[in-house]
Amino acid sequence: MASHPNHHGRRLGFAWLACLLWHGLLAGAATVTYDFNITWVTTNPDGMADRRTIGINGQWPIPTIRVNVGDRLVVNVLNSLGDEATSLHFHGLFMRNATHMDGPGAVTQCPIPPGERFTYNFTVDQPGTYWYHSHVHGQYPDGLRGPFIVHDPASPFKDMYDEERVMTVSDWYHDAMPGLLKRFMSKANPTGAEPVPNSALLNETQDLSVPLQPGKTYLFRMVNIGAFAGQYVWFEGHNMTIVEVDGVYTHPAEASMIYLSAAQRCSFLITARNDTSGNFPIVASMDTDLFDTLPDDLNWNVTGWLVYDSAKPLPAPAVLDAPFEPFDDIGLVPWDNQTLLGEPDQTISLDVIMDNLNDGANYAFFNNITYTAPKVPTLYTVLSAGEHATNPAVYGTYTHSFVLEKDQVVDLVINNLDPGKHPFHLHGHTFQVIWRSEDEAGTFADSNVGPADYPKIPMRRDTIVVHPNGNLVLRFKSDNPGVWLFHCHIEWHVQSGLMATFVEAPLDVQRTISIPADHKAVCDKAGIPTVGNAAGNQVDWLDMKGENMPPGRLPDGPRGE
Ligand SMILES: *[C@@H]1O[C@H](CO)[C@@H](O)[C@H](O)[C@H]1NC(C)=O
Ligand SMILES: *[C@@H]1O[C@H](CO)[C@@H](O)[C@H](O)[C@H]1NC(C)=O
Ligand SMILES: *[C@@H]1O[C@H](CO)[C@@H](O)[C@H](O)[C@H]1NC(C)=O
Ligand SMILES: *[C@@H]1O[C@H](CO)[C@@H](O)[C@H](O)[C@H]1NC(C)=O
Ligand SMILES: *[C@@H]1O[C@H](CO)[C@@H](O)[C@H](O)[C@H]1NC(C)=O
Ligand SMILES: *[C@@H]1O[C@H](CO)[C@@H](O)[C@H](O)[C@H]1NC(C)=O
Ligand SMILES: *[C@@H]1O[C@H](CO)[C@@H](O)[C@H](O)[C@H]1NC(C)=O
Ligand SMILES: *[C@@H]1O[C@H](CO)[C@@H](O)[C@H](O)[C@H]1NC(C)=O
Ligand SMILES: *[C@@H]1O[C@H](CO)[C@@H](O)[C@H](O)[C@H]1NC(C)=O
Ligand SMILES: [Cu+2]
Repeated sequence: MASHPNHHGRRLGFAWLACLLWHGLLAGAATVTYDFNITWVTTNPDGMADRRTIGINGQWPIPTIRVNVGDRLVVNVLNSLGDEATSLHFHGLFMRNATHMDGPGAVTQCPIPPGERFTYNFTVDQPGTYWYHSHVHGQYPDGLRGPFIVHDPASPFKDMYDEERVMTVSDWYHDAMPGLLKRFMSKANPTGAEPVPNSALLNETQDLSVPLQPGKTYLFRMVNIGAFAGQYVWFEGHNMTIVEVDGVYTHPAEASMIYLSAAQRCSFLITARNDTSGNFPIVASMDTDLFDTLPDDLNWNVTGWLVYDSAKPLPAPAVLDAPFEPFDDIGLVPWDNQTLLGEPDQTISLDVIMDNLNDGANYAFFNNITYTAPKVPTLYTVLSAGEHATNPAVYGTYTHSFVLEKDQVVDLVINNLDPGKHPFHLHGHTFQVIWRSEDEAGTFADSNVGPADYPKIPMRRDTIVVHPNGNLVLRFKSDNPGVWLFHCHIEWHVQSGLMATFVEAPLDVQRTISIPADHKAVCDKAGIPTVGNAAGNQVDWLDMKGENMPPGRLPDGPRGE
């Protein structure tokens, strides 16, 4: 397969990128095609251990996807892993009229079995900094994770910078996810202690140099593509001017340090100094509050450098005292000044709870439900259920499905009854963050706040951290028919069940979506049914006999490990 994306039949090299930008401007939307042969490669990004890693076209880090606003993107996937199924999710993209291209296995598609092909094909109508990653079996930390940039010729900041740099931050494990997950979800780990990463990476390496030219201004597009760790990031001798979070342009805000949870993005301007007298460390520091243990040999920091003169030394970073005080994203104001949406038509309240089930393993719950995948992908139930599609019961108990009507204002109240931080992500939307408590605040009901306390112009993004034993209120409009997951973006917690499903305007989905033959073919290959309720029944739509279920509950007793 071609290792470069194909643009109207032409090979796309670096020189082409500039042309592509102009093409988008002058000639309207283009179709950008990538051929991805997904294979195993061997990598060693921290220099400590060779390991089997998921690459694309023999390459890792995997390619950055780049399109212009308005373009159609076609990604032809061939799963050449041999021993694992896969999928691609395009994090933060709205997938309007294309919920079937969203990527999560058992939700909007069947996992792509080894040897099979699958095409993602959708238009991109939003600017900004995104990423793409596998959305099956806790797989992306094994390497299938990369940036996705949507260039915007009409960006309000386009005259404020000279060049752009894409930079990821991530955590890294020496062991592969299938084995780590088996140990994580076992009775040998009753407290649900998450495996601690072995290293932090900047741009998937520990040896990053970013050449800067004096006086120029750079737009950095930073993405946390990690599995678990939030990271503090700072640039010695330079401040950042934040202009975008999670695809939402913001009024410029100055910061000397930012915090990015797993899956969050931030774009900021950095103006290079006028002299070349030295080079400056870029530091990312994993949030060790998330780790149950701190192994003696763990270096939770990674350093890169802003390089003004490659002949000069790369200095070690200054040691800062934790706890850090990163920029508080709640203070950001969206550039479009979108005001607080009106009073909610529906309020969904989800309590975050960790508890053991009778297999002895530790599970994550929203209220009393730990997510368990259905037999029929939820979208395929929507498409086969006719008028039953508006009844959440057909999606099964353990997909934790909520049916939303079109164009409702929805409040999502998250009460974190757990002492950990959780970065929550909603597919298909950004949300207004209208309330976020500090640590140890109890439930929202205990917080004594109401509409008068909500910001007039709330910050919007697609991933937000709820504080330990704190709470959150997120508000969004259900204006995007589709099947959208809401989940913690710590990959361990995805696997332990911290996930719910929003089935948005299902009858509209039936009118606008038809499943391409290659999507159905991968289900047939894997023996997964594409019609019926969550249990695969289509005679009595409310008969859930045979549905997938989590292990049973323990007899009543004290809760919370
Ligand atoms: C995909 O990659 C595998 C492993 O490198 C290779 O054997 C195979 O020929 C490739 N397939 C295509 C269609 O490029
Ligand atoms: C999505 O489909 C609806 C109904 O066919 C149509 O009105 C709308 O313009 C489409 N939106 C996009 C972004 O394609
Ligand atoms: C992508 O979708 C468009 C619109 O439905 C269609 O015209 C085009 O043929 C599709 N391309 C591929 C490669 O499937
Ligand atoms: C990070 O790596 C990608 C290639 O994987 C490259 O395109 C990008 O420029 C790098 N970023 C920086 C800041 O060097
Ligand atoms: C960064 O901002 C802080 C506070 O806004 C200021 O004190 C500091 O001097 C700035 N640093 C640089 C390098 O501009
Ligand atoms: C660099 O020099 C120019 C012109 O003297 C000045 O306007 C600018 O503020 C300087 N930039 C920095 C980062 O010091
Ligand atoms: C990581 O960096 C922080 C900030 O400088 C420092 O406090 C901490 O000691 C460093 N940790 C290690 C393991 O070096
Ligand atoms: C948002 O409001 C500010 C004033 O607070 C104004 O300067 C700016 O033009 C507004 N932006 C848009 C996109 O309307
Ligand atoms: C969850 O609680 C509700 C309300 O108490 C109850 O109706 C439902 O059966 C419970 N579900 C599970 C899976 O335990
Ligand atoms: Cu979590």
